[in-house]
Amino acid sequence: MQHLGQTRSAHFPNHRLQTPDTFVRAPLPGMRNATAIVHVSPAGGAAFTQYTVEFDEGGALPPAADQRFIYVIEGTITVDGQPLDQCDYAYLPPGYEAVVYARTTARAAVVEKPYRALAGTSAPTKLIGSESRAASTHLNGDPWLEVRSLVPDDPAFDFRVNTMAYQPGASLPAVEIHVMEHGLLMLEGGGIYRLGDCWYPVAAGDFIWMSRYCPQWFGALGKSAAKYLIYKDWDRHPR
Ligand code: UGY
Ligand code: MN
Repeated sequence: MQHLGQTRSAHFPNHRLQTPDTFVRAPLPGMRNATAIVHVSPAGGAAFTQYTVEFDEGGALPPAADQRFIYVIEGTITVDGQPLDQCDYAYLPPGYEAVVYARTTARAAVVEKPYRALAGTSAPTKLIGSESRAASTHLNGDPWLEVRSLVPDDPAFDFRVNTMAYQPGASLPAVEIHVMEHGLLMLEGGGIYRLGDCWYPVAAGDFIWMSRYCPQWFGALGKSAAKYLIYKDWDRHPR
């Protein structure tokens, strides 16, 4: 609780840092025994929507009109009756009729986005996965920076969601400026995030939106690894 009007949260045209003290919870239509913290949406300048769902035991999320990616942060949920535990995830194509239930109190990160078809590829189908089994690489060969690709490297998908785990002291090799936008949820640890011309201390629980071309850089601090979940649009012409 902040009593003196202070927060690390910040809001600029090219980025937003949302820290847990500024989260406002409200259920989205059709949710039962669950509530949402909407981090970013087209109403806030992004081409996608990202929110965190907080479920009570037995809570439910209704089907979405758009394609949906769900990553379990805590607890156990089910998709079509199939259990997903912490660090498991699901991709559901647009209009997929699954209801998502919570077996326990749970939290999940959700990304929704209108699907952009690509000539010559068929639209992706439902996918269930687990972060520990996802393809892993080291960014630029840096053994201290591990990237796991939760969405398959297949042009049928018009976005990617990765986890990036930085050992303490590891950093992005350079400031990035690119056409893709990002939704980022800090899952573990912390460090310093450069966004535009600002440098922010960030920690597990924080959310960051980066607009297209927002200068960005991260360095991990502390005595344990920093890890984040990061969305980006991908594999489509940026017309
Ligand atoms: O995939 C990315 O663009 C990633 N390296 N960006 C980031 O971590 N801010
Ligand atoms: Mn990036």
